[in-house]
This record gives sequence, C-alpha cells and structure tokens, in this order.
Amino acid sequence: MKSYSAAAALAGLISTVAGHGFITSPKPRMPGDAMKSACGQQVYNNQASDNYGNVQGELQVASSQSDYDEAACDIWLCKGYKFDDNKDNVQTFTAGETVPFTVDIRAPHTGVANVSVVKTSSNTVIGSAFQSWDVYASNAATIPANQTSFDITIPSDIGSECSTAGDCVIQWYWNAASIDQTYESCVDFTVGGSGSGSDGGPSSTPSSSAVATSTAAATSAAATSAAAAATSSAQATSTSAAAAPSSTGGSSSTLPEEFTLDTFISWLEQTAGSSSSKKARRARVHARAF
Ligand SMILES: *[C@@H]1O[C@H](CO)[C@@H](O)[C@H](O)[C@H]1NC(C)=O
Ligand SMILES: *[C@@H]1O[C@H](CO)[C@@H](O)[C@H](O)[C@H]1NC(C)=O
Ligand SMILES: [Cu+2]
Repeated sequence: MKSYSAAAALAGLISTVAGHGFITSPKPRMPGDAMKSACGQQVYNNQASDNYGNVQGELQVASSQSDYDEAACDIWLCKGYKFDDNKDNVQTFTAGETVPFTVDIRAPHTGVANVSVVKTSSNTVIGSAFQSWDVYASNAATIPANQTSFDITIPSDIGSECSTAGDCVIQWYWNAASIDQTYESCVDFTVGGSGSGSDGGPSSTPSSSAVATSTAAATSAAATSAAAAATSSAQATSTSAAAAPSSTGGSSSTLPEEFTLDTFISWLEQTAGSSSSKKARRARVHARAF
C-alpha cells in the first residue's frame, strides 16, 4: 500500500472529490439559470462549482431538494444543463464537416464511452455513434490521446432534425459502471449547408461568443497526479476494512506525517465526527461530493 505525505493526500482527496471529465472544445453547454429553475438551487450549485462532476453526484444532491423537478431537469441529458442557458453558444456546422473535439479527463476510471448526436426532445440517439469505446479512461494505463482528442464528421442526413438550435446536441458520454459514475458533456449545434436538404435553415448563431468554458478550479499537475494515485489506491483498498487509528477515545487524534489513504479517511472520520463517517466512507470507495 502506498503512503502519502499530508499535502499530497489532501490534494489528492480534494481533487478526487472533484469530477473528472468534460468537453473543452467545441464550447460545451454550461449550467445557468434555466438549469437552476429546473434542477433546483443545490443541483445547480453542485455543477456550477464543478462542471466536471457526474450525474450520480447530482442525483445525490437532488434527492433531498424540493425544488428539483425531475421531468424538467431531465438530468440524464447533458446532466440537466439547458439550451436556454447556452443560446449564445451554438455551433454552426455543415454536412460533411470535420470537427475536432477535445475532452479533459482529470482522473481515470475504467468505463465505456461514446459520442453521438442526441435529439433533445426525446433524449434519443440519432444515427450511430461518432465514437464508441468499450474501454475508456482505463485506470490500468495512460489514457490514449485518441480518447481525449478526436475528430467527428457531421453526417449529411441530420439536417432536417438538427437545423434548429436546441433540437440536437453532440453528447460525450462516459460511464464508469464499477463506481457508478456517469459523465456527460454536450455541444449545441445546428447543421446547415449543402447536402443537408435543410428546409428551415439554421439560425446561424456565431460560435465565437464569449461564453466562458474555463474550469471551475485550476488543478495543479501535482494535485492531478496525486488524485490519480489516490483514486487507484482507494479502489485497490476499497474492500479492506479501514485501518487504524484505533478509536478508543475518539476525541482528538493527530495525523501522522506519512499515512495511507485509508488511515487518512479513518482519521477524518474520527476528527470530523460520526456524521461525516458515511460521507468519508463514500469518499473512500469513490469520492463524489462532500
Ligand atoms: C452510448 O453508451 C450508452 C451506455 O452504454 C448507451 O446507452 C448508448 O446507447 C450509447 N450510444 C450509442 C450511440 O451507442
Ligand atoms: C488509439 O490509440 C491507440 C494507441 O495509443 C491505438 O492502439 C488505437 O488503435 C487507437 N484507436 C483508434 C480508433 O485510432
Ligand atoms: Cu471518479
């Protein structure tokens, strides 16, 4: 079992708590007021503070909120992010156009992933996936560059369904079933131009708007690698019982300079009290959100 210095473990835990994946280009859908009114204040806060977070983390937050409207939020489509918050952020593509995509993965989790056109009114996939990975972001290896940087080619037969802004998104979908974490990120777009047979014609919103896509918090390289290490350690040890420090008094224990992640979580449970222990345990298996 690996040991970490206090700083590394803290950095690792903190960035393990943060979410792990999002599209960085083209400009993706971001949270906003329409999402807030559909999904509730707390779900909005959860994503506004970390748009890299996963759907299950949102659902966990939503479960205790009366202003979460399940139907309106439609959380499995783009994590509940709304077109109405992204009207100035619509890409205009033409049939046959090659569009480079980049995805940022902050920590790996072996899963499956795909990238497809999704019809927003029904949350159904149109056509076949642009990309589909049986093994994605594996913990066992360095993430291949072609999983985070790839081209898609805009099909010629979606012009009629995707000519109006808001009707379709290109959704990147990553599901790590073993840890029950699903990540989604969407790009709003319209298709026009030759070969599409588009009758309505796209509302050509410029794609150069100044919508910020920057991440909520910049993660240092050190924190990122600590996160990866902490994550794999957490998984490797997730079935073993929590190690010491033994809780005889349970009042105040000091954190040793070197410790394992398990030890740190145990210490956290002792120090923060039993109400935090469930959260800490969840974090130990895999952190979502404190
Ligand atoms: C993408 O993956 C999910 C989960 O496996 C699946 O439900 C969905 O149908 C896939 N999309 C496509 C276009 O294959
Ligand atoms: C992605 O890259 C890996 C090597 O890093 C290669 O083995 C694999 O065939 C590539 N996949 C595609 C679809 O190009
Ligand atoms: Cu994770």
